[in-house]
Amino acid sequence: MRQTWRWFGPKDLVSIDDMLQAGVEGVVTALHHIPTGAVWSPAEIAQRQAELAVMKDGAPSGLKWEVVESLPVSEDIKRQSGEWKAHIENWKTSMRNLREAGIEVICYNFMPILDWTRTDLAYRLANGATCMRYDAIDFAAFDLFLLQRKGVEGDYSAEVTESARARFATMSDARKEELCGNVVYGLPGAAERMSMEDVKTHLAYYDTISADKLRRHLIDFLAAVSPLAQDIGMRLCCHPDDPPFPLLGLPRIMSTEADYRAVMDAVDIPANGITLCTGSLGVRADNDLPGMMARLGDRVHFLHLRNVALEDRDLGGSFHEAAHLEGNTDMVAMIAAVLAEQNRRKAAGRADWQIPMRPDHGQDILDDQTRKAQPGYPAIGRLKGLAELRGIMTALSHPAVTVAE
Ligand code: CS2
Ligand code: MN
Repeated sequence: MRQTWRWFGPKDLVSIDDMLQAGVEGVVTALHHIPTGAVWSPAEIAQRQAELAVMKDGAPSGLKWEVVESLPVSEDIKRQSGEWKAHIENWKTSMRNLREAGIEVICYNFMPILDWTRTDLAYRLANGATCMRYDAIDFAAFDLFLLQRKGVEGDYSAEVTESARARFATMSDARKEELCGNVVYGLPGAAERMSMEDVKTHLAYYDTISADKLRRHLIDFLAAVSPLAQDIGMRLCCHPDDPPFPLLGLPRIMSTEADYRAVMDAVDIPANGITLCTGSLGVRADNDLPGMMARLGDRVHFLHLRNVALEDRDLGGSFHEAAHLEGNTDMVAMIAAVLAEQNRRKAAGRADWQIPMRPDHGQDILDDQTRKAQPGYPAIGRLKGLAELRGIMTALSHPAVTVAE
């Protein structure tokens, strides 16, 4: 596996030096300042490459931009409205420019409106660490009483609705405001900070878009971009829905193995691939992640390794982001499945046998708590996660273990 690390660019509070000291081999980044739908020019791409090539003191970092996360897919493309055809052409142009700059992997997602959704960005754990969390009752309270979404009635069980009502009755104004901010937080450049009215306007666009229709739009998009990707040697990989269930009445189409299978089969070329994010998919207990790696592995072009602890199974699916080796996913079994796939690729002579992975999110520990980096992206919490994952990768690749098999 290639050990990579997400960097948000020069504004990131976690530096190139930090990632080098964490033992990182390659960089995952994006041009967050370019509006969704517009072309990423060769000059802008080259500038980012230059920025990550140097350490604080000007010494060469030796790092390269290896994965793009994300080249955003516009709402117009997802809805097939407005400028969608021009946006697809622009996406292809950006893809060509990125490939000419030596980059081979592009991660994107097809979630309507919002990227990942959480109710807490700094939830305190018993040991004093903080992490991101999704509290299903808080989310229902947001949806029912703060957003007051059209059609919300009937989306929650009587039990969840009553719990949400009780929670809302005791919620301070400050928490209400924080909750709205957290839910629409998204990522820099992914979704601008939206007002409740903006959210409602965006939601209304999806009134007539069922999951099947959205899936057709994804397949149309992939049918348009994947042949070019295949020709030029670019690998595309779709990130799963986070969390992997419908929210705010929006369609969700990349939440399960069957979802991925359908899209892989519909555009059946190697360039059309998967970002297997164990954190996102792991929120569903019925997603068998090592099994998905075994069955869909030849199309997995990028891995996000992190873990989630599922809190209550009956009351709406709350979870928090656990330490990398804790939580719902058996990370040893997962990494063993990845190593097996890499061996298959090596045996088949595939040039892309090394799959890029990154520790996706980390808890805020030690000095992370004062540095306040991008939520989910602290230096030390991710360093700890990467170090733990690296330990497993090293052990499982050791001849003593391989021989023992
Ligand atoms: C990321 C995703 O921070 C995260 O959870 O894994 O937001 C991811 O960057 C996008 O969905 C990919 O398009
Ligand atoms: Mn992820």
